[in-house]
Amino acid sequence: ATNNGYLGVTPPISTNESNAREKEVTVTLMDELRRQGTFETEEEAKTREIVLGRVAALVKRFVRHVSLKRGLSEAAANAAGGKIFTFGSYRLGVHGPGSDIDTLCVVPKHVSREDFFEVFEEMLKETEGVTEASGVPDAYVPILKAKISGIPLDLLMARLALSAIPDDLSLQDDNLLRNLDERCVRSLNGSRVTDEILRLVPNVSVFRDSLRCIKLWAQRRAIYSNVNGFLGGVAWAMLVARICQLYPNAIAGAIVSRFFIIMYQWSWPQPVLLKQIEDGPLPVRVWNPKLYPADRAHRMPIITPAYPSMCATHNVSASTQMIMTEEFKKGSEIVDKVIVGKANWSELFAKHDFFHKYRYYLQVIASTGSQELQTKWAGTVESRIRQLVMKLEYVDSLTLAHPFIKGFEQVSCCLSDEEVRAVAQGEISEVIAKRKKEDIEGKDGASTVYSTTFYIGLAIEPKQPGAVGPRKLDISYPTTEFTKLVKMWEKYDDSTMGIVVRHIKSTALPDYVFEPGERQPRSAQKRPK
Ligand code: 3AT
Ligand code: MN
Ligand code: MN
Repeated sequence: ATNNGYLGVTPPISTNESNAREKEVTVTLMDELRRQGTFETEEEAKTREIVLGRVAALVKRFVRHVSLKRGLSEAAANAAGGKIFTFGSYRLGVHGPGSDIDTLCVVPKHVSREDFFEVFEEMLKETEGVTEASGVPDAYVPILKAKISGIPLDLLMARLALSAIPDDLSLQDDNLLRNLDERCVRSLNGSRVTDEILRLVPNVSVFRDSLRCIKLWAQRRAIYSNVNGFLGGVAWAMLVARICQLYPNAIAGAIVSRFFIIMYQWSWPQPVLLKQIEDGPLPVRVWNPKLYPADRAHRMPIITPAYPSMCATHNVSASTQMIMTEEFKKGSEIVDKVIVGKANWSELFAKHDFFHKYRYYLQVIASTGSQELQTKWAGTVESRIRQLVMKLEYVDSLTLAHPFIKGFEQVSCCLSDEEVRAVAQGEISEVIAKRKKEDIEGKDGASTVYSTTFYIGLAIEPKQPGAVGPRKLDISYPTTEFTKLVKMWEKYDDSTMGIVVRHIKSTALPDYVFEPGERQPRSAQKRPK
């Protein structure tokens, strides 16, 4: 605890222990989380430990190898060390089966980033159990993605201004950030934030169980996605951590129930802080709405606790805030019922109804002719969708623009330019949909189109009483501006990349957005009035 005797920026709301009923619902909550498959098997857990042991040993061998290459003595090379730190869901203890292990490799000053992406990557590829290893050294946060014994890993590297990295090194000291490359500072950030969150919660195991519940709920309700303007893993973790601080002796069932009501009633844009924002040794910006207008624009600020503190919810818009607020409310109603025995936890984890909710949807269709290019192009388009959402918010009579959290990918085998154009427009006929690779191989005009379709649900103001004629919804300005914006991407190429925005009625939604049996038969669907 801090010198105030409590963790957090205010005293707790209650220091009471949970009551008998809260203990009961915690037991049923944990049962439900197991039933929902959120835990990995013991075998998988062991594999993860073995994998991490291998990576830790490999990092040391790598540092030693590079040290010798740089002319260090045998003794100095042996002492140079090297250490791994995990972060992300694995470090927080809320990972599921199939989650990756986010791992930071910390090396001494004489080992360079190039060494990591050349020497280390090669050593990794030769390591037992490694089936994939591919680096993206020029990313904003340079990353090496690997798969070891079936476990995916995201490996980052940070080079500290130290001649050796001892086994007991902690990354807590802000002074470690002095004189570092910006990419190293960014790579260190994930780990420093996760560790700080764990230090700032009164009871780590209560925090884990509660966060596991909130993560599953947010995923099921389709509000778990930083890029689309909802919250990502770190932000959800900080919200749950704050509730844990406010009820330091409560157990998971109680934390979850307080979570919904407090988040529903939170007076945004009051920030969620786990500790007071501190200044530090770098010439970098720390979140400060008094100083920076951009920070003042954050609608639901949730601030990371490690220096330099940043807002983890920069992408939230009026629409996504409204959607999340509504979900907090629904969640609190369900939890209230669970507490009094009138509902089961499974209700909290019910699937979202995004594709049943709106009468009109926008389709944003990104297309190219190759899988590799498609991944990049679709990613670029996706990262700009929140800009479209924000522009739509200004359209008269549109009350809400609700982005869905994932795109739907399709591969279409086409036999003519006409078919290619149709697919790029989102018109995938049954004939094309059924066609296989073999059906077009070697044929004239054959080509494969990769497309990713993103959806935005549109809520329209109810018609004013007495108004005559159909309501006109003009979205041409935001959509035109949006296509212009995505085409400004530096790698955009008009001849190989397609972008189309169009609106459709709910009845025209394709089958692939539904699970088998989820959609009512067409004849039974309500006719749009
Ligand atoms: P999973 O269980 O892995 O799905 P997670 O919370 O571990 O959940 P990620 O592995 O995607 O999620 O991310 C872990 C951390 O890595 C979160 C954030 O600090 C960092 N991170 C993720 N994506 C990016 C990104 N595109 N750029 C920079 N940092 C990122
Ligand atoms: Mn992860
Ligand atoms: Mn990851």
